[in-house]
This record gives sequence, C-alpha cells and structure tokens, in this order.
Amino acid sequence: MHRARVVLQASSKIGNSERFASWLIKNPQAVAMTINANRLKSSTAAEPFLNGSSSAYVETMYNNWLTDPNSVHASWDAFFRNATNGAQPGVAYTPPPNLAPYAKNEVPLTSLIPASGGMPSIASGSPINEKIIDDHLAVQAIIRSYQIRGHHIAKLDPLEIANFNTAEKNPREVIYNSYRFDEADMDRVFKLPSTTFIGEKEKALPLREILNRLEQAYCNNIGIEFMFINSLEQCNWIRQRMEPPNVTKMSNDQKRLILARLSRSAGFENFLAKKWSSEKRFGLEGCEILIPAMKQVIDTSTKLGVESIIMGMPHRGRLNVLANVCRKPLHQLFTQFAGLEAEDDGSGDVKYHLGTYIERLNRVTNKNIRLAVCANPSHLEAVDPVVQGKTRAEQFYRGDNEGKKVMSILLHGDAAFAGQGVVFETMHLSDLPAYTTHGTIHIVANNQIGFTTDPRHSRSSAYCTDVARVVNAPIFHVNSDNPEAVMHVCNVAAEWRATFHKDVVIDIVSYRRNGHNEVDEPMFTQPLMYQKIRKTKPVLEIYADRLIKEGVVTAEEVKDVKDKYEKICEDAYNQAKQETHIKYKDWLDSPWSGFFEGKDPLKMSPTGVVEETLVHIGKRFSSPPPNAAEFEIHKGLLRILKARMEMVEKRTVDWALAEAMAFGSLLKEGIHVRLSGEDVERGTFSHRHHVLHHQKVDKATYCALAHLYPDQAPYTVCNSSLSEYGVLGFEVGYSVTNPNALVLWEAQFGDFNNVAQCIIDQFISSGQAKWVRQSGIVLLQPHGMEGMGPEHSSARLERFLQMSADDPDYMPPESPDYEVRQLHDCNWIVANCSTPASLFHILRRQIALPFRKPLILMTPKSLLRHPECKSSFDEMAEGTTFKRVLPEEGPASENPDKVRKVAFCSGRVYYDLLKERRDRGLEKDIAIVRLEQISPFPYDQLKSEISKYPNAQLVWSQEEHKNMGSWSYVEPRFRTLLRNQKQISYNGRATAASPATGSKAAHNKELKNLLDEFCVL
Ligand SMILES: Cc1ncc(C[n+]2csc(CCOP(=O)(O)OP(=O)(O)O)c2C)c(N)n1
Ligand SMILES: [Mg+2]
Repeated sequence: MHRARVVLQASSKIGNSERFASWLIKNPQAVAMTINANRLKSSTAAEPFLNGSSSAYVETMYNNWLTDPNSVHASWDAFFRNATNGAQPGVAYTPPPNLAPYAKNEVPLTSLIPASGGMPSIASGSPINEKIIDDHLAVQAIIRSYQIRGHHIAKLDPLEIANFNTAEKNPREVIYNSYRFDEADMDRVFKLPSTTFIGEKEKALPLREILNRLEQAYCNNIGIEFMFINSLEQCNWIRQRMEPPNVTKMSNDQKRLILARLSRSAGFENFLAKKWSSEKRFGLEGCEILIPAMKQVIDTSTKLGVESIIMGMPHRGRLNVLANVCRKPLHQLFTQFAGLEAEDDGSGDVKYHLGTYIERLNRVTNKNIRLAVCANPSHLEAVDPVVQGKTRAEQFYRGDNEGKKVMSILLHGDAAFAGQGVVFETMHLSDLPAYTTHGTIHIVANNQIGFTTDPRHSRSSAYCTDVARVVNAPIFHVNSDNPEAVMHVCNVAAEWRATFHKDVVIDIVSYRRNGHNEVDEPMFTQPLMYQKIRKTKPVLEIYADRLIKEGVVTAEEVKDVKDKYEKICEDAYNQAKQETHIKYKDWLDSPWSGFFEGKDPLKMSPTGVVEETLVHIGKRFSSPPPNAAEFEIHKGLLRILKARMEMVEKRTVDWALAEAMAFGSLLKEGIHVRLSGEDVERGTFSHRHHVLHHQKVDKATYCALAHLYPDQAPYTVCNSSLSEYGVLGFEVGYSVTNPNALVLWEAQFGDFNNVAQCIIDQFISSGQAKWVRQSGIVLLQPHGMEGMGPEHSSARLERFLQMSADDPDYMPPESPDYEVRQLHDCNWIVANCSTPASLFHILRRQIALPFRKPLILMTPKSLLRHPECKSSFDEMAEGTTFKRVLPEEGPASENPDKVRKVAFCSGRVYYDLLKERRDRGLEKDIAIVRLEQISPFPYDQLKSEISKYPNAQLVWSQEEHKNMGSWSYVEPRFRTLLRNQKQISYNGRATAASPATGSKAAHNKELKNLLDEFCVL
C-alpha cells in the first residue's frame, strides 16, 4: 500500500509548554525533511496515528483500486497507476479528466496547490507535486490526532505534577507523529475537513491558525475524551461546542457571578476552619470551584427544563454543597458541630453523611427547583445506584419518560470513582429501559489523592474516569484553576445531557490543600506534593487577581463580597448557639408529604380481599393475551396457564398465583408494583411467567398483570443487569421516593445477596435509624437446603436476623395491637413463609401498614411445585389476615395434653417434617408450629401455642446448620418467653463452615439425621 509519508529525520524532545507553531520552526531538525524513498512499501503499522478517516479513506481507495481501477475517481486511478509504476515524488498525480463537482469531504487536489512558496506549480494535465497530497493528509491526520489525543498534553493539573498519560513517553510527539512542516508551510491555506469546527464559518485556514486553534481547543486547560464515542453526530456535537475560538469566553456579569460563588465556597470553608479548627469536615480547600461548577450545571439544566435534581456525593465538600448549592439554612448546619442531643427518634449519623431536601427559587433562571442530596453511608460510591433509583422513581411518578424534568448529579472522589466496582454497575444501568435515568452528570472532585494514596498506586488506568468510557460518556477533564474553563465544561455537560440524555463526566483536576481531614498531616506521605501545594495560590486569589487586572471587578468589591458572606456565617453561628436540640427530620432527603398526616400510627388496613377480585386476577393471569389468535405462545406455557386456570376454578393458589394475586390486588388499589432482579420476568425457577413472549415476533410480549383493570396502577417487572449491589441499591432508591408502591428485588438465589451486602447493611437495615428515612422494600430470597450445593442453598437468614434490632431479652407487653406495634418499632421484618396465603398477606401487609419497613422474605424453590404447598381462597378472602404463627391443626391439636413434642419451625422444612411425621404415624404425638414471621418475634402467639401443649418437650427444627438459619435468633427469645420454666432444644444440622454440602449423598444423610432426631420422643 502506498502511503504518502513525510519523515522526520530525527526526533527531538519537546516541552509541553511550547506552542506547536513556535516549536516547529524553532526546531532546526524539523525543516530537514526527506520523502520516504520506500513510500510504496511503508506499512500501516509503521504509522500508528494514521488510523483516521483520511488515511483510511486513501487506504480503502487504494485497495479498491487494486481490485478494480474503475472503482475510484479517475484522478486517483491516475495517481495510483503512476505511483505504482515508480513515478518520482511529485509526479504521480495527474489532474482529473473531468470537472464534476466534488462531493462533501472530497479533497479537490488542485485547491491544495500553493500560489507560491517554492512548491511546483501545476498546469492542466501536468503532474502535481505529491507533497501537496501528503501535506493535506497530514493536516487532516493532525486535526484528528488533536481530537483524539489533545487531552494528553492539555494543562490540566494546577499543581503541574500529574502524569496522566503514562503510556506515551512524549504525547506531543505522538500527536504529530512524524509530520513536520517548514515555516513556509505555516502560511499555506488548508481546507478543513467536515469533522472540525475550528474554522467556524471558514472552510479553510492557514496551517498556523489551524494549529493554534487546535491547541486552544484541546491542549489548554480542558482535555476532552470523546473520540471513542461511536456516534458521528455526538462527536460533531462536542467538536462544535469545544473547537471554535473563544468558546470559553464569559461576559463580565458571568465572571462576577463565578467570583461571587467562589468567594462563598472558599468563605464557608474558612469560616468552619476558624470556628471548629480541629473538627472533621472533609473540607473542599483546593477544589473550591466545585460549588460554582455544580451551580452552573444546575443553572443550565434548569434553563433547559429540569425541575428536580437528585444528588449523591461523598464526604469531600459535602457541607459546602449543602450550604451553598442547596442553601440549607446555615444555622442548621452549624448546630451539627455543637454536639447537641436529638429531639426525635433514631441513632443519627455524622454530619457529612446527612441528606437534605429543599425546594427553592433558582435566582439565575427565576424558576423553582427541587434539590435533594441523598443521605449516604461512609461506603464510598454506595449511594450511586440509590440516587439513580430515586431519580428513576421521581421521573416515573411525574410521567417524565425522557428525563426532561428530573435528573441526577453524582459527585465522586478520584480514588473512589476508579476503585469501587459499584460505579461500573451503576454506569451499566444507565441505558437499560427499566433503569435509565436518561443521563447522569458525574462530577469528579479530583484532588489527585485518596486518603494517603497516590493515583499511581490506586488505579491502573490513565485517568480516574476511565470507567465512564464503557457507556460512551464524554469525559471533560478541566483544570480547577481556570474557573471559566470549568464553567464552560459544565454548560456543555448540562447541554449534552439535555440533548442526548446520556451520561457525561466532568473531571475537575484540583488538589487537596489540607490532609484527608482537618486533623491529618499530609506531609507524612506526600511531602513533595504538599510542598507544591503550599506554594500554590488559592483559586479565589488567582481568579480575583485576574478579574481585577481585567478591570471586571475592583479589589474593594472582592473584599466586600467576602466580608458580606462572613457576616452571614457569623449571624447563623450566633443563631445556632441558641439551639438546644438537633432534629434528624431536618435532614430527611425524601419527605412523603401527606403520607403520615392524619394516620393512626398503629392501625393497619385489612389484607384479605373479596373473592371476586381473586377470581378476576386469577383468570386474567391464567389467560393468554386477548389477541391470542395472533399471539403465538409457547406450548409449555399454555399448559402452565391451563393449570393455573384449574387452580382458580378449584379456589386454590400456588406460590406464583398467590404472588400474582397480591400484586394484582395492590395494583387494583392504585399501588404501583415494581419487581426487579435477575431473570424475574420468567422467574429463576420458571414458575412466574409474568411476561409472555410471542414465539414468532421479536419484542412482542404480553404482561397480564399490567392489564387487569383499566384504572389500575402501573406494573413494572424487569429483568435487571447481572448486578446485585447496583440493582438492589437502585431499588432502595426507588422505594424511598413514594410510600404508595410495592418495590421488590429478587435475588437469583438468596446467597447472591452477599454481593449487595453494603446496601443491605448500610441502607436497608439501618437507613431509618440513621436518616429517619423509611423504605418498604421487599427482598425475595430463594432459600432452602435442597442438595444444590453450598452456593444455591442459603440466603444467609442468620445474618438478617442478627441485624434485627429487637432486644432478645425483652418481651413487649401484650396488647391488642401487638403485631403492628412490634412492626412499628423494628428495623425490618424477616420472614420465611410456608404457604402461598402467607405470601399473599405479607406482601399486602407492606402497604397496609401506616408506615414502611423493609421486608426480608426467604422464598422457596421446590415448594413452588410442591403439591401440598397450596392455599385456598378462603385463606386470602375478606376478613383474613397474615398469620405470624401457623398453629398445629391436625390430630395433635385435638388432644394437646397427649402431645409429647412441639416442633417449631419456619419455611420449607415444614413439609419434610410433615411427611416424616405422617410416614411414622406420629401425628398425635408431635405438633408442628410454624413461624411465618421470625422477626419481630411473635412472642404473643407463641406463648399461647406453648401453653396449649403442657406435657410436650419443645424443639426448634431447622434445616440449616446450627450456626446458621434462625436458631441463634430464636433461642434467646424462646428463653425469654419460657422464663426458664421450660427449655427448647435444637433439632437440625450440626455447625458447619459452608452453608451446605456439595455431595447429594451427604445432604440426604444430614436430612435423614435431622428427621430421625425430630421423631425421637
Ligand atoms: C468503600 C470504602 N472504602 C474505604 C473507605 C475509607 N476512605 C474514606 S475516604 C477515602 C479516600 C477517598 O479518596 P477519594 O475518593 O479520592 O476522595 P477524597 O477524599 O480525596 O475527596 C477512603 C479510602 C470508605 N469510606 N469507603
Ligand atoms: Mg481524592
């Protein structure tokens, strides 16, 4: 393949600070050019940067020409023919035989001929100097190279210590590859390709100007990564906003606004430092520009129609964001430093984890805006999916299907953004139909350090933002010391989100002036960096000086703004001193207006429903789509639907039907239901089948539960990405947005909840206690020892029970509202139901409660098809309720005095016990009592069960190993209940390290032992 190539004889080391043009002509070797003698044979590999459209274009043409010379334009045909025939440099080209107009982006070679300047002139029919083609291609390639790699040499780091691009020794050299032009070339005019906007209205520019403009756009204080985006429209959109000269120029008013915001941002940190010098606050010093940046994103987004913004952020600068972005009353913030007791319930959280919700007028746009910062745990980035779920939910309830009114902003630290896997999981939700929030603006407060660790030890990627590349998000790196560049990038990011509804990243490259927190000594570990920081002026000073020099503000004005804010802080400080208590409620991020008002906090609505409703839902759920004639369903499914219909006719339900009836009846009552998780539409165990697929037409589906009643609430059932941490976090966020929804996450197998442990511990178990924020989320956790090996048997019931906050030594006094009172006081509900009716009621009870509590529900696998695991409509009809305890109802209950053993159990083991007792003819001797709800512990109902059987020994039967399952939770509570008058013993597997054996034989043996022991009287 012939490739025109100009080779630099020797390369030289070029300093980053040198301007391209001056560097070029300063370098004596640059003018020494030779034409590659072997140009016909030069390989593609030897020209790594020539992978742009121009070189590819010539290559493709050449290859086409090789197979069919008529397939290329006649001028290229002539050129390739001459060149391959060994024409000397500059004579291979002959002008085209006709003068047909050139297509867009096609280069008329004659236009490249310089009017003068030592280049050979061309007369019609004479060969053209090949250098003209070479140079033209070189210019195109250089433009493209700037677009791809300009960020490598952009001046992004205010400290000038970063080495963002470790892969390339001399990135500038890579941008130009081996191309060099001499001084005379600099004034030659080159046609600009359609993929650049540096010319604005100009179609051609002198080379010098081309290079200067590219330098300005790509190598100044903004570095853009976007050329990996596989949409030409989107790439052009970015080029259009970043390439024209002076795009970052601001008006004087805008400059003054930036300065004022910067002054507040810095003033806030200074004030805290002054008043509470040794208190941890994770100050923003070094990245104060974050506040004006966020405000700019919000201003532009509001202008573009956004009305509500949900934010998630880590510790760094959080108080500043609450004060200056959300305008949280300053005195409320300052009371957090005062060590006051709380007025309301809960255990609270440290000040830099608290959330807030505020509705206010945006003064710049004069529009009302709602801002929420989600409360978060210390676990960095864990809040990301929660914010997304909350955003999605708000969009859903507003009918904002394109994300035009509600959006999210996620803030990140550089180390956490690169290090935490949940960032990746959250990014991958960004474009999924049931999870997208239509674009998130990510802002990285990149202080180039994580606690005490340098980037070179904390990530393997060049930038901390590389994770965003997987979703084709453009990434804008920007030097925090150039506030106007930062604001420009913020505007572009907000516009990008509003235009394409896709994620975008702003990486504010800054530094951390103090230690990780205010009591840390950074010189222990980063001595050189901190020597540099000590010599670096704060950005406020840099920018104020610049604006004073430009005559935009006076020094007095700068001082005035600063003093005024200090006075505001001082007044708030004095006001805070008057406070005697703090209120956790002041920090709620998701208020449920109208939900609690006027409700009896201990009154539950009924959960039973009229039979007509059960029949209606049952029939719809068991029927093919109304257009069944055209909608071809899989034959196996037709059989399942038929079996369902038979159950409805017999007034019975299995697990799947009971679940559908719970959902359907709630939908009828106007409660939105959302079921999310891996493969939930069909169900891991192929039992659910909520979405029927047309066997012949792609994407043609039918969901009966979405079409039960004309005025029902919407039903969402969605297969998620293969993520637990991310997706469960998302659903938690969704669930806290509106109490009138049943939001469920199903684990594929219960043990996969391990991967979401952070969400379970930090948000679900403790969310209300820390942040007064309730959630009624339901976790469906397939659980059961069925010989499937260690990883598909246990949902780790014991862990959930261990985190239940009820005191094992305290039995609440009996009262008529015992159940609801216990539920009110608990942190969550843990249950292992054994009947479809229990499932039906417990799901409905989530909504019947006058408050919201998370429900952790162990769900069955083999019971889904167990002939005995059925319930009658009678157990779900009007007037029926959830039974926390299912008493013995067989022969043993008729002669309780004769009963010699009462086995308490929960979940599927009941059916094993039942069979064994029947097989051994012990139905009069052993009573089996089921705990359908394990926590809160149903003391009241168990008490009456125990007293029913005065002569019986008591055992707790479980299929899990002794150090797992419910035993360690129920044992001390039974002890409290029995008051040492009686003992309860353990019947079950021995202790183990692994949740279940991998050997079927060992499994069967263990089960046999368990059942043998159960039958010992
Ligand atoms: C998941 C998790 N791991 C570790 C920590 C402990 N930790 C708190 S801040 C921090 C450094 C964070 O660095 P970076 O993300 O760059 O934010 P910065 O503090 O620099 O703003 C670490 C390791 C944590 N809070 N969460
Ligand atoms: Mg950092």
